[in-house]
Amino acid sequence: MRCRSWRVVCWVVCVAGLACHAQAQVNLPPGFEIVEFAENDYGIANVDLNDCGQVAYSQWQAPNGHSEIFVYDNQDIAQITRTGDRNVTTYINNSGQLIWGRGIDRNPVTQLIFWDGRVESVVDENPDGFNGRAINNLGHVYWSRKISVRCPRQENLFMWDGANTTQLTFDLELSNVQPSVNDGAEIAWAKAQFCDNPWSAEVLVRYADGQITLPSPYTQNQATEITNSGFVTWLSTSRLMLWTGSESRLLLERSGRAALNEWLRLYVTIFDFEKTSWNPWVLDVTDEGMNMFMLRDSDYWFSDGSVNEWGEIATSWSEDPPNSRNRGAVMYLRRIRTGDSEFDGDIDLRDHKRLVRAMTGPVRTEGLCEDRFLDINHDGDLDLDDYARLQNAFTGTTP
Ligand SMILES: [Ca+2]
Ligand SMILES: [Ca+2]
Ligand SMILES: [Ca+2]
Ligand SMILES: [Ca+2]
Repeated sequence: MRCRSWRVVCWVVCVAGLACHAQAQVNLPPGFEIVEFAENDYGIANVDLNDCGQVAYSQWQAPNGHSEIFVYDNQDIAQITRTGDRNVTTYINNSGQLIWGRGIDRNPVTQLIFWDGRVESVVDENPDGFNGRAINNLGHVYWSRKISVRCPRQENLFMWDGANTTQLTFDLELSNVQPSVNDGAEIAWAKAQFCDNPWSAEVLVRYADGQITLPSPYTQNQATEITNSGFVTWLSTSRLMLWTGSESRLLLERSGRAALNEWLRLYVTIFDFEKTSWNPWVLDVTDEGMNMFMLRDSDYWFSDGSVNEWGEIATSWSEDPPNSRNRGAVMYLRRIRTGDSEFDGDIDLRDHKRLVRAMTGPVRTEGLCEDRFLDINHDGDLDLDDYARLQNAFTGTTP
């Protein structure tokens, strides 16, 4: 074991919980509802969600064909690319900036694209492609470049700050892959020896003043996600792990890759052995344990997803295993809109003032961001209809 001081807290309720899952009912977290959109015959891939409720995803345009990038914003869908290429694995930040990978025509991905909201630019181009990418709210892009794909493999991390590219890791015979980054430019990633059989990898976190290896009980560590406070989730030989800054916790014995927010809400998929499908789950980690919500119980295959700081979640499903390019859609777990703009449990003068200040009139408005919660009737504007609804629901400040 590479880390000598690792400590694993195994939560019996959750790890034994796999038996409980079979009896679990669909049960949404209170205050949330599900909407679906972009249902189509060829499938959705790689859904990402920002704090403004914008959902970026790629949508296949034909069986085994090309795919294009789309952004959903408060019921409206904008198509970002129309290139006829393979545009995949997109991420969106809170400014609406996007990154994704592009394979020209229908070929494997060789370009890393950044889109600033109006125009796109090619951040990196590599015939051997990439192994993971991330963007933070500063608009800084991080990615792993495949430098040698034969053994000894060499993959290193790079960063682009909008002007210059910097190389971050310099391993000659290791793979630094799947970076995730927060707004403090702290990075979590997997450092792997893919040429060993079996392969092995550890999770590293780089801070401004140094770097640590996260303690882990198993040898295949990957699929990291880091929050602004430095919480990290990852998979350790299919087990779901959480680093809270002082210890590594084992949350689940088996899951898909997780998304994580600052309040320790996770989105994961868990395999249903009876239906042979991946169901979507929300895990709320607390000091005492973990509250688990199953969002859907079906024979659909749910994918990796994304959770924002409002606790909302976006993911996608496919009627069949995702690679077969079958019917699919985006599923969005969103806040129920009551007029409570900041979810402190009341509809009071503060909420009232916020609506008055943010009024758009009866015109559909893009980029409402956090004011979207006051678009109570979901028609894309903040107008007198929303005002009347808020008035009717007014509670005053509760003690
Ligand atoms: Ca309120
Ligand atoms: Ca209040
Ligand atoms: Ca209206
Ligand atoms: Ca409205």
